[in-house]
Amino acid sequence: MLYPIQNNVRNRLDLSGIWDFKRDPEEAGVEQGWFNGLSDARPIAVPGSWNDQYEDLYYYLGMGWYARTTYIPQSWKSERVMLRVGSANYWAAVWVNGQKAGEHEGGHLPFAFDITDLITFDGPNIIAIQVENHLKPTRVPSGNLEGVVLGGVASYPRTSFDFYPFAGLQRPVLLYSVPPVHIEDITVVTGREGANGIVRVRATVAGGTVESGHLLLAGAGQAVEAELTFANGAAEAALVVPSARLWSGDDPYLYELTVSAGSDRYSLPVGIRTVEVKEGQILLNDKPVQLNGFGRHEDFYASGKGLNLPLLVKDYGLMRWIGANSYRTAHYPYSEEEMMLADREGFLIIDETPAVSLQFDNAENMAERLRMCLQQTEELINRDKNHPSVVMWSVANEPMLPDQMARMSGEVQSATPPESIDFFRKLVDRARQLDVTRPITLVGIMGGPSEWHALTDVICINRYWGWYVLGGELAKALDRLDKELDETWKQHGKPIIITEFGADTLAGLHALPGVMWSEEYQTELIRGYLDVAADKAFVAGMQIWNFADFAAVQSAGRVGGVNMKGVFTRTRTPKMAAHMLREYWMRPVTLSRPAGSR
Ligand code: BDP
Repeated sequence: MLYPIQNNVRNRLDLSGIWDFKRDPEEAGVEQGWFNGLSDARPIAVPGSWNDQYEDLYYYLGMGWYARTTYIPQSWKSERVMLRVGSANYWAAVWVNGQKAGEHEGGHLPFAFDITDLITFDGPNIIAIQVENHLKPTRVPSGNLEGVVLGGVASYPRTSFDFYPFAGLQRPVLLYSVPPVHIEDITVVTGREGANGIVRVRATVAGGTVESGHLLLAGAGQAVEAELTFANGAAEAALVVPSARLWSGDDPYLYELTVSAGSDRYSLPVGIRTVEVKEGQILLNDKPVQLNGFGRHEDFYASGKGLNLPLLVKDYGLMRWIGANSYRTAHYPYSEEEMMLADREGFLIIDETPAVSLQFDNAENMAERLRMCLQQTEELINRDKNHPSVVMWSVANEPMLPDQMARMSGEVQSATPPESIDFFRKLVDRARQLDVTRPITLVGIMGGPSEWHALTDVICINRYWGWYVLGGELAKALDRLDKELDETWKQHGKPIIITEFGADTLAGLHALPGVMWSEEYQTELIRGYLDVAADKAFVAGMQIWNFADFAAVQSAGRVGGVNMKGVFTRTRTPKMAAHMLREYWMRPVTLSRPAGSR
């Protein structure tokens, strides 16, 4: 799915701004014709979650209506006009001038409708968007599950996952125009032959037929071209780039590819690089690389999970300051604006679907979740396949079996239900079908079945020795970690990334000796994990949970409804651990310093 761009043939109109908003708890809006505009509405910012913009909306997760009017430029008259929503949590329906353009299910991923036949060029157009975010057992991620208690303590709202279920139009709403016969999709796959870069391009067109097209790849002082010949709406060609300047974390060089077909033209940045898993290592351009950094969240005061560009730039600056080269988009796809920045800034990303805390309760619910997981995996790969920064797909985070609590403490190891293995085989297979160029992973919880990991290319594990298990007993915790890492390597022979480890920490709380929740304890725990992993060549990355404190649901374990495992506070002030990490990751290269870290 191409990101809408402005050039000399395509147009884009950003509808970000203040919209009208109204709650619809009775879900009577359609019957009452709210698609024609909202009476007694209040102003609300788009993009932005609705929850933290008004006190009475914080816990509201039901139906909400957004509306605004817009003119559409006369100059778009001979074009197809599309309306695109960057993300709406969780379900949305779009109405244009009182008529339904379409609906979409699932948060964090974009969707677009052709609204050419619904618009007028002679006056204002009414755009109304319904969004609804009920927590339901069959959704991905799920909520209000019978018998499931997050972390073993009562929580509200009743999510099955540990972050606030922010709702609304969280990313920009765009209008854009394309020529009637237009480029529908572009897939770029890069490779290398000796010093040359190989850029394979596949383009598809929609709305009619074109016979030929053209590719131009410009950058590093050269331009390479190729002709495209279309058959059945698709064309492919390979460009050879002599002595290519490769994309990497240290030199995130981007070429510009322009695809022309008929009267349409689309340009996108291309990073030439290869990713591979070989002999227990992750190789970027044939060199072993370590993915060091964080699990993060899209989260901030007032904007919730809404796109917040200044925060994005600031967070990237802080990640560079601390010496991180990588992060995981825990636990859902992040904004497209963020992915583009990662390409430019050279961060290595594990790109995750919204399949967080999947439960294996009953066949009916699982079938419904599998349908959503497959849809979200497809939508994510379609959206992000051309980003050089994406080095791996994660199809799930911490799926849980019913006896998870007992498994976590090592008391019980029941047999792994075959249907759960089948579930992940289907997901991993689908991801592999859609992208043969990137490794696939699944992020496992403590005590999670090893059969699930056996399906993937890289073992990603979250570990809370020293926090949820052996809390306060750091020496024992590190010993367990040490042994477990060796056993896991022996069992699977695949590179291992610890994708989560950390400790909740109240900024400003100090103690000697370090106790849980103090800055000293967090610092010692993180440092201890890094030291244990440093001697193990098969550890391909260490990602701390979390980059910054973030909004969670209310529970006895979340002070003020905030998960405090950040090494920065929610307002981005560094805790003690941040300074330790900066020293660790930025220190001059020594033998024990993980290769590839900055
Ligand atoms: C892990 C989850 C993550 C939580 C974290 C925690 O993957 O979403 O926020 O634990 O408890 O289990 O802090």
